[in-house]
Amino acid sequence: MIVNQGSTITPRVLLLGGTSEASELARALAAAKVAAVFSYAGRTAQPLPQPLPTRVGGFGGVAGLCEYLRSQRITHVIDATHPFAAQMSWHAAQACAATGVALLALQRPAWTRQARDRWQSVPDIPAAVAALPREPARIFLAIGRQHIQPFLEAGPHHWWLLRVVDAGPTLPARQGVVVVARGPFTPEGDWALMRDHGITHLIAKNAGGQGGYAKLEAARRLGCTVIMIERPPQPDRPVVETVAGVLHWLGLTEEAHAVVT
Ligand code: 3Y8
Ligand code: NAP
Repeated sequence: MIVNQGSTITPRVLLLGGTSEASELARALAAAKVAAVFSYAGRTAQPLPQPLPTRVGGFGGVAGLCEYLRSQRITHVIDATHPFAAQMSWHAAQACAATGVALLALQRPAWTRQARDRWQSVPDIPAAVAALPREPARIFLAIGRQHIQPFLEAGPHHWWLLRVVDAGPTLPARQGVVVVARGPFTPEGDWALMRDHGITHLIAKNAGGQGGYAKLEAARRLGCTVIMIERPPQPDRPVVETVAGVLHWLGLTEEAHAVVT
């Protein structure tokens, strides 16, 4: 139970998902029998099933999200979306401010450059395109399918390794290959993939977390240059980095913490 303004309320949680932390939190909320709905954007054909009632698809902007919060009597929103899902985070902050629903973000810390890492940090996708090497290179583009085109158009003289979650994008054989795979990935697997394709450069988003870090470890081992796209601006709201932090914020018992530790 949660005590709020002198009254006790039973939480009804909207969990904005799409990351490994969101899935970990879903397991903890289900184990603690908290009333919660898991929400996917519907970006992939067959998202991982969740142990909570799940909705898929946009809300219809801020107004649609406000309507959802009211009609579903949501008391707490946990924004566990990916750090690059900035529009969703801004909409959640605006809708919670408008409706008075409590909001907390669950977000892993950004990756930091380690010794021997050859990173070139850029602020956004256009800057990453502008940072492409002049000389022909063999480039691993691992940022999903939404932003592939500007890179291919700017670098027709490069050879591309593309990794996407669902089949769809194609490349002429002389221009590169498309790998269809869903993370989390392993350092050995990404090292073998990048070695076998003679990769010289990697383009990545500073997503943080374990699921996408394997390619950075592989890049370090192979001496690849990394064009690292830093995170977009996020709204000002309370943020925790662990599932235990969310359970504490929800005032859940120690037993619930035990589920995730
Ligand atoms: C639809 C849900 C879980 C969540 C797993 C994490 C780890 C594996 C690594 C690479 C980088 C990338 C991408 C990535 C990773 C986790 C996590 C993560 C990166 C799924 C998922 C959805 C999505 C959407 C997808 C984006 C794309 C980004 C692929 C499910 C599998 C590149 C981000 O083809 C497309 O249109 C892909 C779109 C948004 C990035 C983008 O900006 O385009 N994620 N990924 C979610 C929804 O509909 O709400 O299908 O099961 C989730 C995961 N992807 O529960 O274990 O926690 O980050 N996802 C990046 O980090 O750069 C892959 O290849 O090395
Ligand atoms: P985005 O650009 O921030 O959001 C675009 C629109 O997609 C939102 O305005 C909203 O539509 C809808 N949306 C996004 N996340 C949603 C969710 N969890 N539930 C319901 N609707 C959602 O988002 P994105 O970058 O395309 O990411 C989409 C999803 O993939 C997110 O859940 C994110 O966590 C996951 N993901 C993204 C990345 C990445 O690199 N971007 C990586 C891993 C996972 P309406 O305006 O109609 O409400």
